[in-house]
Amino acid sequence: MSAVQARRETMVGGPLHRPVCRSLRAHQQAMATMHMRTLFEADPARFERFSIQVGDLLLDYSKNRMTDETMRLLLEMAEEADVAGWRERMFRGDKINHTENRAVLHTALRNRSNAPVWVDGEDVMPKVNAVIEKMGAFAERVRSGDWRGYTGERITDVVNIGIGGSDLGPQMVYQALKPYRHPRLKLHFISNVDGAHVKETLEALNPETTMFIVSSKTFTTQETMINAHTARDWFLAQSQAEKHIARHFVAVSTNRDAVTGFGIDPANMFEFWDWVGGRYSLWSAIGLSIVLAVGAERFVELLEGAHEMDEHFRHAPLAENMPVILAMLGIWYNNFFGAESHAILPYDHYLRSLPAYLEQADMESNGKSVDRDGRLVDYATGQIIWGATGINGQHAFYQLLHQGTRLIPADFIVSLEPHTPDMQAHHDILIANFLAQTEALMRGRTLEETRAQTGQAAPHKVFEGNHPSNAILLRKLTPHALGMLIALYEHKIFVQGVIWNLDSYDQWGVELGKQLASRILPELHADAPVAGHDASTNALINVYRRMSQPRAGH
Ligand code: G6Q
Repeated sequence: MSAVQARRETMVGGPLHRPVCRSLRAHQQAMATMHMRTLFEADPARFERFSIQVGDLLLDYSKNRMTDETMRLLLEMAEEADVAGWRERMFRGDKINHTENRAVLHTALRNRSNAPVWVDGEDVMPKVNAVIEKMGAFAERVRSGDWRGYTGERITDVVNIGIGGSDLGPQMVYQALKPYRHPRLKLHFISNVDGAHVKETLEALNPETTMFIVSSKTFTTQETMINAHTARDWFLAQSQAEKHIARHFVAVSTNRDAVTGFGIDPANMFEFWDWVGGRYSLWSAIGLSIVLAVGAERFVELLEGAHEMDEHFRHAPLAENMPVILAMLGIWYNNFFGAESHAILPYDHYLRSLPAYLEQADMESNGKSVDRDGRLVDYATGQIIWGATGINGQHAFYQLLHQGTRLIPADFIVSLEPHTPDMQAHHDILIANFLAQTEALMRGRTLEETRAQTGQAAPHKVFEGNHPSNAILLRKLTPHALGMLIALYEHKIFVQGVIWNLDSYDQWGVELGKQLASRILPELHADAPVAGHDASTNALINVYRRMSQPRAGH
């Protein structure tokens, strides 16, 4: 039996082999030739039927290649995959991250109802609330100027040292909530192990007025630890006494011993727990930099927004459930139309880091080829998530969205009320372009229309149209709305993971590279010739040894 056959055999009865999927495949054949123009012409109430509002978030999903029948089948698929059962298991603290034997409870971090959430017989809410309190009290001291540096100066700069989940979330939120920032405190984020990152950041700072947050769940991550030690050396070079570290270094971690070993006062450690996944951790103490920047009250508003989306996701019927709808439309294109990627296009300058954030959230969660039962899957899983701010993208890669050969569904994310009321003319242009793009993607322009509009029947001026998009409208980019938006995507990712029968909360795919790097590191400067790898890797190590030495006169 070939490997491919063996792989197929194992999947009989798997998620993409259920009877509903046969119906979906047959339905897709019919939909493949159906143009959305026709669907809109046939149904003037299409927007009313295919849009949904939750609080200050509106999702218009009417510009998708689907009908009532499509949604009916997709929802049946969600039901058969037991999305509702898995959802409940997640919220109530079951260990659904089974390869790491952990609960998945980022929802408890923003559980503003305070209803108990049990993990191993313990209600986690008291300790969740205690950390939120502690972060707020600490942030208030720094923000008010009560907390002073070792020479008595106020803190003006806060540097978050962390990577991956301990960096991307706080960084994205800090950027998104710029209008709410404290006027004195400036935040910086050091993540890359490339010495240029830490060097450039520190060059512009004064040790007397700088505070470092070493953010690392494990406190063993190589990149974060070397950056933290470099920052510590830089600080000690000027302050000259280890006793001053306590006023300038705090830690966010689950690893108390390692934090103490680094020289950080355990009183200045902000705790979180193994049931918070790195890429889902901005709601935990990993959000300390956010609290410093925007204050405890705004941070709580962020949590409240996420909680509102959690409540909606947990209780709304699947057919009226925003994350479920988004997720199932993604499944429709990924598994039935063969779409490979999904674009995130924020029409809001403050959301410009959202695509990078969602790349991690989605691709690290669902970029997997082995299912929960250890079987190799025979269907496409995690989409390639990518994107950039809308208007800039229009002048760059939208050509391919409009006239390329691939099907790329896109989410357009728009804030209706800007934070810059004095720039209304700018905002109107932004909004007009968002509307025009989604209309153009949907309608396209036929040869006849091209002739009528341009006087030429030029094929290169024709737009096929029929490109799907979702529009997600925020009344305004407030902390609350941002919380809702992020939670919306978290739950979309969860639902897709359930459909694909994946453990969305582990990330074993990052391990191998780490292991090989630790083997290669000492080889870079060893004397013996390197021969233990493949020919390419051996040769590249030797080239590095030869060519990384500065040449005389350069
Ligand atoms: C996220 C991943 C990963 C992680 C970083 C940093 O889900 O696990 O991005 O956040 O590797 O890990 P530490 O916080 O342990 O330093």
